[in-house]
Amino acid sequence: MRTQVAIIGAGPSGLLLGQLLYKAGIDNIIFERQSADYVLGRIRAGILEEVTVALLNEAGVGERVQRDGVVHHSIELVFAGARHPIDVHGLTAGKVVTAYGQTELTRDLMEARAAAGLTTIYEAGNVVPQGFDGEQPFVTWTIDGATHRMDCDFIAGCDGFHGVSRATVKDRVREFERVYPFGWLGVLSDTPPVSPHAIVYGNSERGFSLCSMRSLTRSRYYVQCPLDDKVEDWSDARFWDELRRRLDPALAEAIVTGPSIEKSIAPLRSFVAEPMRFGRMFLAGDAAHIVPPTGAKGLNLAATDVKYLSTALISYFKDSTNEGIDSYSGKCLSRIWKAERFSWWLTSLMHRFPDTAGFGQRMQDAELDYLVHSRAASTVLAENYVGLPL
Ligand code: RFL
Ligand code: PHB
Repeated sequence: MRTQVAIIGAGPSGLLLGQLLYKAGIDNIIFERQSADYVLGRIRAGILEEVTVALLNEAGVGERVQRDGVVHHSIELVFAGARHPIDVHGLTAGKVVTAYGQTELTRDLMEARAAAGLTTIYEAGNVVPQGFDGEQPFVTWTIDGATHRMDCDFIAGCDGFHGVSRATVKDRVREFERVYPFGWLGVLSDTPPVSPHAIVYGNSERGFSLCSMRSLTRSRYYVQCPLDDKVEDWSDARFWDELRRRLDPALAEAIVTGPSIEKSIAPLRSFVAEPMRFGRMFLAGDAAHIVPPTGAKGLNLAATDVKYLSTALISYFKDSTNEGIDSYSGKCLSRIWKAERFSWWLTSLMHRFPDTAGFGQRMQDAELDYLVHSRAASTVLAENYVGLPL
């Protein structure tokens, strides 16, 4: 069996890459460890940059995000019990972000892939990328105890932070990492979002909070929590009470509560693996980097890696040039480190750290006050939030 590009992982990176390559007439097969339902059951990102929406359009899957996505012109910061809108649109000469869940985006891509008759091998066991240092890479996998082999021209490692692709080259990778001393407890609920047209980021004495949404009838909220907390410790009532206590009185009053339909705790991490190319294998998305979710960069970074990778592979196959694949890693990393810096900074600014007392807390207070009163400082936040240019 043979394909041009073997893609490992059917998350947003792998599915989007497959779709962009297909549009350009390049054959590809995706190997996914989990079932399609399992992939769709993971509740993750919710905010798309304009470059990500443009890429979905380019891939031919932009119809639903255009129709159902909710455009946001601003964000709000809440601290010291007061709300401070940041006019992201005005500060960036007209840029916006769109609220549209990763689950929906993944569903759109899966449906387009099925409609195009492209192959995705779900529940593929023991997927192993091989031979990529030479001219004839291949992937092996098992199904029902039998091992299979797919020959290819290139392998795309789109298999997330715990995937096999980066693990295969772990001796050749330089890793940079920061782990944060808290997690996010997230709740999804079928209630109207308290702030339908601006994501709210809160810093209070009790810790960070975030009011987000998936649609005008489905909200997504988070509170900072200790890493050793268990989801079972958090009844719905305790969650809503804690969220209210971290917001300003008007927002707290306006929150519509209801039963949670999903509740989970995620750790926060910054991570970058360098480089992102190993002969004929490339890493893309969470396989190569993780950002803490403050600032909503994870999914958007994955999309821009895929933009660079698809462009590089298309020019290799169509124009017989290596230039794109040779510059892939450097181009991605330059953008990734800027998003890493922004996510780390916003995380540091908006959370309560166990070891930050006295002086450190005054620094955070002063920076927040400066941020919302200085047009220059607000502009730095806004232009990073909407996403730096490609
Ligand atoms: P994904 O989505 O992790 O998909 C990788 C896919 O590869 C499969 N896989 C394998 N397949 C075959 N063989 C193997 N050995 C394999 N190992 C793994 C996996 O099953 C999976 O289907 O990576 P991708 O495509 O790069 O997409 C990246 C985004 O998912 C990610 O950046 C964001 O979701 C990050 N993220 C968030 N980003 C935001 O912008 N805002 C958020 O609110 C937000 N919340 C989150 C998040 C990531 C989380 N994770 C990873 C724990 C919340 C969580 C819980
Ligand atoms: C989300 O909607 O899940 C979300 C929004 C903004 C963030 C992180 C997560 O910064």
